[in-house]
Amino acid sequence: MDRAAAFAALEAHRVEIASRRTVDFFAEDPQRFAHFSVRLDDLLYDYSKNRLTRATLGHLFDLARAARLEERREALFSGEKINNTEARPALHMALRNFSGAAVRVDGADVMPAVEAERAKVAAFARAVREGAIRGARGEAFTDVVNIGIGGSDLGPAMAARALSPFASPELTAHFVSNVDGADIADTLAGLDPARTLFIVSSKTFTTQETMANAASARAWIAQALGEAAVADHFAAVSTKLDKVAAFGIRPDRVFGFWDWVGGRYSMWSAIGLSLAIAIGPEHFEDFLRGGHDVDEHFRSAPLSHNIPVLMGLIGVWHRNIWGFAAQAVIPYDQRLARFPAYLQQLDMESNGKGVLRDGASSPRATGPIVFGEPGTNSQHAFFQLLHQGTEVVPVDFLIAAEPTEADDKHHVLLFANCIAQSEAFLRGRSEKEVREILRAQGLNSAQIDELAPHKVFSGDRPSSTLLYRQLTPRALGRIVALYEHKVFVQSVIWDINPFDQWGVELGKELCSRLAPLVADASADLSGLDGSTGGLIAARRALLPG
Ligand code: G6Q
Repeated sequence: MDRAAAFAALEAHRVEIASRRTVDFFAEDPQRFAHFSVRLDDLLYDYSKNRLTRATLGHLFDLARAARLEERREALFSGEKINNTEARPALHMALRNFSGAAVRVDGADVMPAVEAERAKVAAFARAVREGAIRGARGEAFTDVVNIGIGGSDLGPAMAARALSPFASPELTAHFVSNVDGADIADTLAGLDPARTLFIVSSKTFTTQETMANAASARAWIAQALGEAAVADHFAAVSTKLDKVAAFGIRPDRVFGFWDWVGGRYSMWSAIGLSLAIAIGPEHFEDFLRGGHDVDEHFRSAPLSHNIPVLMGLIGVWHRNIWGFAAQAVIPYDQRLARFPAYLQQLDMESNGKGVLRDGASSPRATGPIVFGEPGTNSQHAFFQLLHQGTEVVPVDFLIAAEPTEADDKHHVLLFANCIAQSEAFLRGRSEKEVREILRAQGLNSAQIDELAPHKVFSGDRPSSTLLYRQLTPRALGRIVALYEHKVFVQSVIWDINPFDQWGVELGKELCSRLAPLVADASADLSGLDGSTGGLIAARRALLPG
């Protein structure tokens, strides 16, 4: 069976089950929760609240086989150059490999270099935390500012917030990314230069935003402490060591990684240095081990018990067969507040592609629009649309069984809210139920007729839940790696390359062309389109003088 036939079989199957409701599936199979959930140690993936049956899964596994998912997974892990447009492997799994097995790129084992860099990151993190490495005036560092953007920012920033209970109380990690000068100005406002360490994180060490912020940070240190202090207050993480040297960062403060690590997959590398300093090298290693747990699971579990495979295939079922265009991710975990933003990049930059690996146009929809905010806040904001809007948006709920350094009473309410929402999405509320409720409240029939349609919930809005024991470094590593592999699974089904990002390049290119025209008030705008030239001219008119 080829992909097209597998998709056609799924379409036909949808028609067959379209009149059935997920609540009926629960009624028919009292063991549905057990049958449609998978555990990985103390992590549980419950997908029973999606409108699917065993037959659906059978068709989805046929599709996975038609796309040669298992073969492609092996190609990923064995270091084939699956990032075909950049002729590179995608081996971020090597960064969290603790199996003792070699990982080869072009025949050479990369593990010795990975382990050496990991040890260097740990030693530096430890020295900063213990005050063995100090600023130019001999003071211990109290603040670490990571300067980076996209893949060199979102992962560590998300994780530092998620794991704040594990962080040293003596050190605060800050993240500056936007070229908007307000970002660095607001960050530096409360900081003492003598106690601040900057980490310039950039794979290419050419990214405009990061270079502009690094230059401002450098000037801030030089002005406060003198030019000679710069070397003591900067470290860098990059694959381009020559460019780092030119910036003036001491060679022993430079941490490397490799071109087979994509930016949005790089938080496991030295790009995680700010996180390692914040939470300590032991916790950082636990985070890596969480990622490794999932690599082993993804590589070896049969398709039917493989969490990233199930997550990916259910996403395809929703995206392509039901036509749901978006995916919400709702952590009921305030410390995962930046997780949706992190996931937006991981998913949308990876699978937001319109062409297949061979360059032909994709015959079907690819990556969904990913968005989210923590619960319960999001319940009081956009959940209205999720419950009663005209778009059906599948939801991933994330929640811990127990809180990390938070009040248990709050957590009971948090948990109850989370499952109340997924229950409401599943069951909805029929017109008959609404009418009974309104009658019991004493409304007359005219009032009931008027109100009832507004209070009906269709239900059958799909959701899955990831339940983990506690938001520890290891649990976070597992959650992140689950989503990484889910995105990979979908890319295989859609036959696209998830490891390039040409869409990001065009904006960078055009900005370099426009910046001089914005800077120079007398520059000729005649070659530009009316709106672009018009906006530059309007800005000129609004500026003082
Ligand atoms: C990620 C993307 C992109 C990248 C940033 C920063 O996969 O490639 O988000 O991480 O543009 O790039 P540098 O690390 O090279 O500064």
